[in-house]
Amino acid sequence: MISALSVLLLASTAAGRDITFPPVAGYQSPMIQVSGHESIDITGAKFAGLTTFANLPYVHCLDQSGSEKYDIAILGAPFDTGVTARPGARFGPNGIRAGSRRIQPEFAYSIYNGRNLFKEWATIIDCGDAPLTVLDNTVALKQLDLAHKMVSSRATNSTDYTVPRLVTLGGDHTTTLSALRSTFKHWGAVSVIHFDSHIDTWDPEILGGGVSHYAGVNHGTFLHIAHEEGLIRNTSIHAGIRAPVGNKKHDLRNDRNCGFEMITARDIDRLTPQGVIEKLKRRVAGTKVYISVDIDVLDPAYAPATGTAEVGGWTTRELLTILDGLSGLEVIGGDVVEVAPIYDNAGEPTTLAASEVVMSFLQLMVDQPVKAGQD
Ligand SMILES: [Mn+2]
Repeated sequence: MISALSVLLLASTAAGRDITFPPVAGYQSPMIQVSGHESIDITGAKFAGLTTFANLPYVHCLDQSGSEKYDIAILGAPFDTGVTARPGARFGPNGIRAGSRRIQPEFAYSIYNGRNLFKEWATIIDCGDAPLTVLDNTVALKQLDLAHKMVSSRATNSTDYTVPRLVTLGGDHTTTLSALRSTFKHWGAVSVIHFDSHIDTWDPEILGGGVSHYAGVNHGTFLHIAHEEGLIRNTSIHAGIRAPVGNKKHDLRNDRNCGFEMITARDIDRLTPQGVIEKLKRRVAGTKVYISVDIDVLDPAYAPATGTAEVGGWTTRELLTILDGLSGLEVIGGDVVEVAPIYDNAGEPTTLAASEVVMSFLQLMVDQPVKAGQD
């Protein structure tokens, strides 16, 4: 019985259908010759292979012996244990990369400016993620500090612009502190343009510090700490603010002391996006700039996948118009944070929006190279 079955199976295999498709006119074989060997050409593959940002090459930037040079690097910071509401931003880096899968560097001419940022002067690569423990915030931030240091210590392709610039994929907003520590070493104190619905300058003694000292380092206090550490200039500015503060007098005075002016979410109705651009540019004029985008600056209708959503925010189009309008500023780094893909809807609006924010950062950085050194 068994052997009869085997024979039957063998017979059915042998009789497998042999399908022959007719030849297709103009079909080009994907086979190419690489160093005398046959290879399948993966240039321009969008949905094949492991996911990097915009299908850019992956470089192991955390290995100091590596020889690859780059001018702009993408680095993921999968950390979300500094949040005060919904966690999940540790999955942000991969979510943002997934949102960028349709972007092909060979096929990326902007309909707005007619340029392809990938085909200009800069080598842009994806470093993958910094390995961060999920069990100890203090250790995780030290790990992230180190990763930033390693990534920004590599050589660039330029003799004029010798320090690679980083775009960090968050991660909760605490991760910006590591980025600012890293940029300080190369560029000194910078103006921060901070897109967010919350001010994030809360005094650590008030937000978290009452629990334990290290609990005071979180996604609502990192800008206060950055100010204390001397990393940011008093020419910084928030954009899109609408969340309430706990103590009107103390919180807002403290915010100004940390170096910030404020554009509220509703200011855009009066100023228009162009007016917002002009106000931001005036505030940071003549200084080096770090741009941090908390995706909760967008209305939850456009970006539901975030930890502390606030209604009444900007549209994705408004945010992208404003970011692109900042062209010409000396942008030395940027991040998009608080993307927690688990809360996205089936259309993935949040991760798609976040990936476009990164594209805007890259264009700003390509538009304006920046020399290392303090002002
Ligand atoms: Mn924030």
